[in-house]
Amino acid sequence: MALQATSLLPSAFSIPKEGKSGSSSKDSTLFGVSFSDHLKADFNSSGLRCKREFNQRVGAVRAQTVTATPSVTRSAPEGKKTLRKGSVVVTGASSGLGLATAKALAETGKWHVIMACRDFLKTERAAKSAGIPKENYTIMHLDLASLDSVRQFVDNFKQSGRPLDVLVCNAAVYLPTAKEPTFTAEGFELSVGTNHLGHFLLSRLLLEDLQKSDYPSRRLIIVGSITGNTNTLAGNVPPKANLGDLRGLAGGLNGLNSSAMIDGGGFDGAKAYKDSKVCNMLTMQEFHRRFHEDTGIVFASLYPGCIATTGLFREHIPLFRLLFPPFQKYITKGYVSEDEAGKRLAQVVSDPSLTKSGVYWSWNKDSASFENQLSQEASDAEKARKVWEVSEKLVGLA
Ligand code: LMG
Ligand code: NDP
Ligand code: PMR
Repeated sequence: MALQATSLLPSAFSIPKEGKSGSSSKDSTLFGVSFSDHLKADFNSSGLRCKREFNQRVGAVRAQTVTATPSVTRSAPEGKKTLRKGSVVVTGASSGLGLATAKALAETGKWHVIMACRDFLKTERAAKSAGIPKENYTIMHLDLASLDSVRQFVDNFKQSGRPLDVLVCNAAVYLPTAKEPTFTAEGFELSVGTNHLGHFLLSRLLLEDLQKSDYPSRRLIIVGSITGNTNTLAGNVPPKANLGDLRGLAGGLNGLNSSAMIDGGGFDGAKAYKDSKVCNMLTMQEFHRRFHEDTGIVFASLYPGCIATTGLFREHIPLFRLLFPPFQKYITKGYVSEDEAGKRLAQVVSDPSLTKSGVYWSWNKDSASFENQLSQEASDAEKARKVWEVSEKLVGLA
């Protein structure tokens, strides 16, 4: 039986109920809070709606310029309509969750996966050893720690003539043992710069392509995490995520004339990662508010489970890497294998039933998906708008 998360806690450490809920009727026993007794989040509430930027939807049918890409449907011999292969970009597909997702999607034969990675050779080897069918993937270079590289990737992708049906923002770095901040090419603290700002620019620039796609369900997925949500036990392990008033972000996270941390505080690598995940989850919701109704694109985030064996923990001390997997497997029961997590994310990409936009998906112990609730900060519409506006300036979109 899964250990109740609350039983791990002294009472002074209990988790306040906060935030807006999803509409799940299922509860997780691991997260230390009951999800079903919260009010349903109303993302469509007019009070939350932001000014729309895209009033005109680009025509539903995309003019195909490349012969290699068949149109959305074609007649099968017996006259039944079959869907063309979906085209999905997955960032950070060279290892862990991204690789497992690429594999799960490519194996169905229904998807062509563009593995958007910073290390071409590593990705090629990973794809081969995972047995991903050759005809179902393409590797394209993307270094999210450089905005020039993001722009170059977008140009290359557009030139390839492939449609974009789903974009998965999955890549991340986690630097829990760093004493001093390190920086992206533009001088942003590396974790927020890569995990949030790189993906923010990438998804803004590729939104147009998602809009143009004639695929029936177009989706933008940004991977979130439980550790950014302070309405959970995991999110209360110090240091806790907190974006504060965004003064550090507004100052450019450069550690010179501004702090390297979003909230303006002293550098803490673990907190910077958790803050970046809050930005990821806020960005997804802001996309939803700004673009879902007009474009029909589905925006989603998720917590895939604790995949304790991935490369994410490569910078952690060896003792942590040794104890973390058994701790998650036998104590919290939050552990999930890379394969299983890959199937979960693949579901968010392609499952015809997961078409609700603005949702943060999680899975219960029977591996059934449910709409989870985000913490108060991770569902704060005003903060989402501010993060969006400040980020726009930092990446040169405003
Ligand atoms: C910060 O530390 C770091 O400072 C920062 O650099 C970054 O890494 C960040 O979030 C990442 O963490 C936070 C610190 C304080 O976290 C810890 O988790 C330290 C571990 C404390 C436990 C030490 C026990 C060591 C003995 C191991 C023996 C157990 C074997 C387990 C595996 C067996 C499998 C069969 O965090 C806190 O303040 C914690 C507050 C929460 C209190 C909850 C207490 C419940 C403890 C019950 C579980 C104990 C198992 C520990 C396993 C540790 C693996 C992570
Ligand atoms: P991995 O370290 O295995 O994968 C991270 C991927 O991101 C790698 O492919 C890595 O490339 C890539 N990456 C890192 N920096 C850059 C960059 N500058 N440009 C391009 N790609 C980059 O970790 P996970 O699979 O665990 O993480 C995947 C996602 O899952 C992350 O968003 C993480 O926050 C999330 N997540 C993970 C959980 C877990 O328990 N592991 C739990 C909850 C969420 P390279 O191979 O070249 O290093
Ligand atoms: Mg956590 C139910 C409890 C639960 C879950 C699901 C996670 C997930 N963690 C839980 C509990 C605890 N963790 C407890 C009680 C502790 C104190 C012993 C604890 C500690 C801990 C550390 C030190 N946990 C961690 C770390 C990390 O360095 C990881 C991290 O915070 O990365 C930012 C981590 C994680 N715990 C998780 C998950 C999913 C992580 C990986 C973080 C992520 O990908 O977002």
